[in-house]
Order: sequence, then C-alpha cells, then structure tokens
Amino acid sequence: MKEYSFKKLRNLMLVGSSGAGKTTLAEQIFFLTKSSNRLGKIDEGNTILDFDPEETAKKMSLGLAIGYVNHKDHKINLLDAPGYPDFVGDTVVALPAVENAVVVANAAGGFEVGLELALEQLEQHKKGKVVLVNRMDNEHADYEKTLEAIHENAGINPISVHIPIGKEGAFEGVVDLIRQKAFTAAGEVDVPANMTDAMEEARLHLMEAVAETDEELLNEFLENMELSQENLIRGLRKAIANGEICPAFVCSAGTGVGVLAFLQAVIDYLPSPEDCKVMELVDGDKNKEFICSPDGELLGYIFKLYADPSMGDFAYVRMFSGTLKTGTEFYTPEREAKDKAGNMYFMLGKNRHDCSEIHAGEIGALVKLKNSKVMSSIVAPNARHAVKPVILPSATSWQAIKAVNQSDEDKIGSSLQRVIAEDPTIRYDLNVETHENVLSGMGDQQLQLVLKKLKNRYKVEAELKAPRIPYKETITAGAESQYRHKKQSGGRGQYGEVYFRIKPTERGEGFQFINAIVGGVIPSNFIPAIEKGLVETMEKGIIAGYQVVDVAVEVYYGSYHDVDSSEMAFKIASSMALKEGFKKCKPILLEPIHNLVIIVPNEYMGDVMGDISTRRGRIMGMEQHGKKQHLSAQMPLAEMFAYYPALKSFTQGRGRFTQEFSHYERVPEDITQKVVAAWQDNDLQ
Ligand SMILES: Nc1nc2c(ncn2[C@@H]2O[C@H](COP(=O)(O)OP(=O)(O)O)[C@@H](O)[C@H]2O)c(=O)[nH]1
Ligand SMILES: [Mg+2]
Repeated sequence: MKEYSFKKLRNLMLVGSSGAGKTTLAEQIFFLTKSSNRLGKIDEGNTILDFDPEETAKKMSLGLAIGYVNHKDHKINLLDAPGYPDFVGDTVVALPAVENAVVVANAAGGFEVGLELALEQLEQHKKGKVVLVNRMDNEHADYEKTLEAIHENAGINPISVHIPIGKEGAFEGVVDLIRQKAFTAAGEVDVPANMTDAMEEARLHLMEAVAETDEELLNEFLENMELSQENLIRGLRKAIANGEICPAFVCSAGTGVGVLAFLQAVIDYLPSPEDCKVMELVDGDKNKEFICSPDGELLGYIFKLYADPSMGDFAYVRMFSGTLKTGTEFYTPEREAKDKAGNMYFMLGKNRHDCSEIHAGEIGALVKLKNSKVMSSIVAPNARHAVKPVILPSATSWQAIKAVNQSDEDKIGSSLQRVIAEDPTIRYDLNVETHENVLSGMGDQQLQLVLKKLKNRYKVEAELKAPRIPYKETITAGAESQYRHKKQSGGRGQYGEVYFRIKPTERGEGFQFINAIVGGVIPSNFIPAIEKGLVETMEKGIIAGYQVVDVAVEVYYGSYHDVDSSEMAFKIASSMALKEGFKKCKPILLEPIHNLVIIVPNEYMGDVMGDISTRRGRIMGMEQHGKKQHLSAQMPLAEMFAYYPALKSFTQGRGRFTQEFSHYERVPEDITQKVVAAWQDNDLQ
C-alpha cells in the first residue's frame, strides 16, 4: 500500500443543500480519475456512495459516505455529507476530520435552505472553505448570481479562481485565472478570445483579494498593480489554509465539465495535512498544542460509525499523526478505555479495500472496536489528551417509541442502541416520570429513518407517538391531615396513626421530611417507614399521576399499638394521610419550560413572534445577526413537541432553533383540569 506524504494528501468534505449535486460530483470524480469504470447515477440508484437501501429508495443521501481517488500522484479523500437538515449531525461530527470543506451550491437553485445551513455549520470551521458552484449546465444557471447570493446572505465573500465558459446547455469549460488557461473537453487549451477581458478583470480581483491578506503582498500589489505568479500562488494557498479567502470554482457534476479542473485546483491550492499539522488538543481542562507527524505520536479521530448488519460496526477514522497498524493498541480518552485496531480498510462507498496500516493524514475504517465510538479520539496508550470535542446541536424533535409487538419490547432497546450509535444527535432515554422511552433528534425524517433501520436490519417493528409531558404535582397552600390505619379483625392486626403538617417549599427544593415526634408517641423505628410511605406516594403522584415535588411534610403526632403496629401499617397510614392532606393544599401542576433561541430571517419575524404567543411562549429578547434575528424565548415543552415543523412551514424552511430545559412553572387552570380528568378516566391509576 502506497504511503502518501502529508503534501500529497487532500481531505475534502462536500457539504451543501440536498440536491446540489454532491454525490453526483463524487461519482464523476471517481469516474474521471478511473477509480470506477462506470458513471453511477442518482436517478438509477447505482452510485458508489448512496449505497444504503434507504438511500437508493429515496434517491438522496441519508448519511455521510466516504470515498477516495488517486490522482496525479496525490490521494484525495472525499467525505460526502448528507444535505438534508435532519442529518446535520454527520457534518458537525466529521468536520474535524478534514482540512477542507467544499460548499457545493446549485447554480440554478438560489440561496437554498440547505446551503444556508451548511454555511452556518462552517462558521466555526477555521480551516479551508471552498465554494463550488455546480449544475452550471442547468437552465437558469448563473455563477455570478450564486456567488452574490452567498455573499449577501452569509457574509462570506467567495473569490473566483475559475470562471465558466458559457452556461446552461452551452457550458463547455472553465477558465483558470491563475494559469490563464481554459479547461474544456479537449483538456488544457488557450483561453478563448472572447473570454480574455473577463479573465483579466477577474484575475485582478483575485490578486487584490490575495494581496489584502498579507502586508508584503499588498505593497507589491500597490506598487505594480499585480502580483508575481509565484507570490499569487503562495499567497492564495496560505490565505485559503488560514480561512482568510474562500475561493470559488464552477462545474457540472452531471456532464463532468470543470470537474478535473477543480481537482487540479484542489491539488494546487487547497491545504494538505502539512498545512494543518499544528493542532490544538484538550488535556483535562487545558488546551495544548500538538504537532502532527507521520512518524510521531498516535493521534486519530472517529468521525462516523456505520453499522453494517453482517460485518458489524465500521468506525471511520481520520489519522492525524503516527500510524495505526493492525494490532496497534490505543487509548480513547472520551470513553476512558483501551482499544485495539483489528482489520482495517480504505473505503469507497460500501466497497472496502484491505489495508494493514492507516498513515497520518489518511482516512480509513476499522472494524470490531470494543470501546471506541463515534467522536472518540485515538491516542497513545499512556496519553490522555483528546481532539477538541464538537458541539452537537440540541434536539428539535421528540417522539415516544415503543415496539409494535409486545414480544419485541426487550429486543428494541439493544437494537436501538446500535442504530442510533450511528448518529450522535439522536438520543434515546427512558423518561422516568412518564415511563416512556423517548427518542429525540433533529427532525421527523431522521426519527423515521431509525424505524426503518430497526425493521430492515434487526427485524423489529416500532412505532412513534407524541410523548407525554413530564408534569409535576405540587401544592400552593399548607394544611394538616391525620390518618389512622387500623385492621384488628382476626389474626395479627395492623395499627399505625400519623398526624401531618403539609406545606409548600421553594420551587426546586423537592421533598423535605421533618420528624417532630416527641415523647415516643411513635417509636423511632417506625419513622423511616413513614418517610418511605411519603416518598413512594409522591413518586406515583396524587392528583394526575405525576411526581410530587416541592412539598414539606412534618410528622408531629401519632399513636401506635404494642402488638399490631408494623412498618407496613405506618407506611400505609403515611401514604393515606398525605393523599388526603394533599387535596386540601390547593394542588397544582407544574410543567417544564424551555429556553429557546430561534434563528429567523428578518422577514419572518412577525409570524414567528405571533406564533410564539399562541404557544404560551414569552419573548425574552432579540439580537440582530446579519440578516437574521436571534430571538430568545421561553416556551412550555408541551408546545414545543410540534414546534419545529410549524416553524419550518412559515419560514420557508429557514427557521431554526436550539433549546434547553430552563425550569418548571405552573400550568394554566384549564389545561390542569384536562390533564387531571384524563388521568382519572384512564387506567393509569
Ligand atoms: N443537470 C445536472 N443535474 C445534476 C448535476 N449534479 C447533480 N444533478 C442531479 O441533481 C440531483 C441531485 O443530485 P445529488 O448528487 O443526489 O445531490 P446531493 O443531494 O447534493 O448529493 C440528481 O438527480 C442529479 O442527477 C449537474 O451538474 N447537472
Ligand atoms: Mg447526496
């Protein structure tokens, strides 16, 4: 297996709207570089990267796929990220694995939602950012307009390095502004005469942009009104690697025009692992610098898990430093565990090519890891540092999940764990208050896909339904209560009597138990049973079946019987006294309130704000960010379960939000009555 030096490697991730042509582009790259001898088509369901049955059925990518090509003595690894917003987690998690994010934009698509989302994800990405305008052969394709839309809406200013020759059906090549050559079906040729003015103008613009990133270059430019070819290339490479210039290219993945020219630019101008070998790692709560080198200390990162039903889990790994060999032992700090590399592969979609080593700078896959999961770092056995953790987006969709057939209930948990291990934005938790298993994630498509994978891979049928709200019960007034539990007919009797003072506590204090028994009216060995009776009753709920919180109960008097008293008798008395007393204490329900930050383009603000108030939400503040508002709001969880589809529908898909739990608050009277009535009608009692 050939070992590539850092300078001969390029790692790219294709991001952008679903339908922009990322998978088609990868396919065309495989074909043009002869990695594959047939051009796969999305519409025919035979591409190398969209191989999952769900993907070929839907004709769209649902998960990150990887491939690579050998081209002109270089190896180019390609990560194809799904563009649909529900699957954004794959992009976020895999970004640390590449030096370059290639934003693929549809030349005929305007400023698409998925494009906007991809650009948002890249805001944090300090490394190379590239725009590739695709589908230039489509009707209404417009290169300049597409770049302008990106500039206007996202505040990124893409600078052309290639410009198109012709458009739509007549798109036949690109002019390379640096080489001052054209690339067409005939290969590298002279620039057509009618393009020379456009080339000169665009080349000057490119020089100016490069000059602005470096003082020496700026002086040279101001003096000569141009840069030497050598300084232009050196300056451009550095500016791209530092994220100071976002270069723009143009192609048609469908026809292949411009694709090889783009690959040439990838080799010539885009950063390699050599340009990014200084990494910042975390070590405990400190940051530390780490220099990657092919023969240095081990450092890698698992950016994707693919659960193959027959082969087991494939962990896609990016090595930054050192060499991973079959048998290499390593440590994964995120899991605080050791692991060992077994068989390893270079992946081209679902096709795998055995390899015995994955070198620094490379991307490959491992199978049968014991402890490592997605987002695990791979470090030397005695090291404790880790790749900087990514920040996952918070959930926007929730569904309760249960097996269709009761008999699958046991199996569902383990199968689900395997399916969702592929996507760290999905969580599966037992809600102890509502006794439901809740699946949360980034959207309905994503959660539906979980069901399909469960069925196809593990033969488990599950269904989703709206989750119950984890209300809590509490009181607003104090009261006294008393209960005597007495059964003295036949056999051994039962006897216990308690007197309680019940009162509300501050919000969030939970449960307070006060033992104020004096003079042994209740022997001290029964006191724990009284407390236990309270705790168990409060767990089960009293008025609507939800946990009771923020209540103090003082036991101040009672009586016992020498023979008939028992722990059980006192527990029952305690439970009954609480139930009776609680109802006198003006009980209410509390509901979870979440903090939301809603991001919407200005033009939708009116609708979004109106909707928030119909959902019993409160607006807490707003901030202008470019052409968007960041709206802070609080909203009851009950209203949030269905919020994302609604927000998308009246913002043309452009609204987004993040959320986190804030606090519990009183439920309005009318809703409380409904919840209480529903519980009383129900067999949950
Ligand atoms: N005419 C034309 N169609 C394209 C081009 N690139 C992709 N397509 C089509 O656009 C659709 C979506 O492409 P796909 O590669 O799945 O987009 P992705 O979601 O970004 O991966 C498919 O029907 C492709 O055949 C292109 O350059 N020209
Ligand atoms: Mg795709």
